[in-house]
Amino acid sequence: MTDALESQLERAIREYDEDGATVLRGVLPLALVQALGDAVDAMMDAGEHGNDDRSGGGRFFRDLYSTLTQPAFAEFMREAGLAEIAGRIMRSDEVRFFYDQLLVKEPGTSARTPWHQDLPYWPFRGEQVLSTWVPMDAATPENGVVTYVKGSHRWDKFFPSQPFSEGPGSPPAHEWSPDSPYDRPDGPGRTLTDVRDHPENYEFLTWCVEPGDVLVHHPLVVHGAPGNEAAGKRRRALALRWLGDDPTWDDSRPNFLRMICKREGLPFPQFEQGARIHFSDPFFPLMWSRAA
Ligand SMILES: O=C(O)CCC(=O)C(=O)O
Repeated sequence: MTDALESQLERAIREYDEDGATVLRGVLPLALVQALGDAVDAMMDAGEHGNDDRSGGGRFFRDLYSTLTQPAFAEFMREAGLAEIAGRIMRSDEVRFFYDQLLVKEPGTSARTPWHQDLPYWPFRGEQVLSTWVPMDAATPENGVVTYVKGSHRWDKFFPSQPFSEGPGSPPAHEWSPDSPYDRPDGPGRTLTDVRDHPENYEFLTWCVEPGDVLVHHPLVVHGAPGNEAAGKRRRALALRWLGDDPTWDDSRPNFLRMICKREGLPFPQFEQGARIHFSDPFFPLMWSRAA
């Protein structure tokens, strides 16, 4: 463990447990973050990968599983120390890599990332599924840093997954997965709609971050991100997701992995419902072990 991580770990674990999100400062090797940013720029210049939305004046560039196609992403995933960070904060004995998600909001991108929880989009149940959000540029509320609703991972809510659009014509959340046995409609009480419409009722966590820092969040914490309204300030970020010891397979709900596998022609993992994810599964490679 690096000194930078060791000195922040106790605080980070406490905040992650109590608030659902935390920040670690200066824990990532800057050369690797720089190389990642260069690879992102090359991808965006080549325009070969990703979902490239240039409507409305900005540019919202997204990609999934870039670690499979871009050596700099794969090196970052293996070498930057994030698997250990995930394992220490989740207090897991082992950590497997789940997937990576690139989200670039260039200046002038108005698209918000709507309030959501992550777990409803994933074919798992469990507590130990942790996200790390790595900025390649300084990120602030003005250019779209992620914001968390403090403590919302303990609301005992499981908001249905929904299409990532708040625009006219997108179905209300409860119409997205009406047959799912345990997706609860966005009913009264603390709801995603209420977070959006009545922010005064909630406490938010927002950190200004620099390259080398990392944001860490729990799979059930409610979070979202503004668009990038800051002139001349890019917001390139890579989210990397990690699996600890307790997740079990549950693809009874619509989930992003099924959608991606279909779209990319990738094999969809064939696990029994309720099965524990074993480290020998090639889909989720073992990246860190406390015993090693
Ligand atoms: O970067 C963003 O705009 C959103 C990121 C996010 O929702 C996540 O990493 O789970």
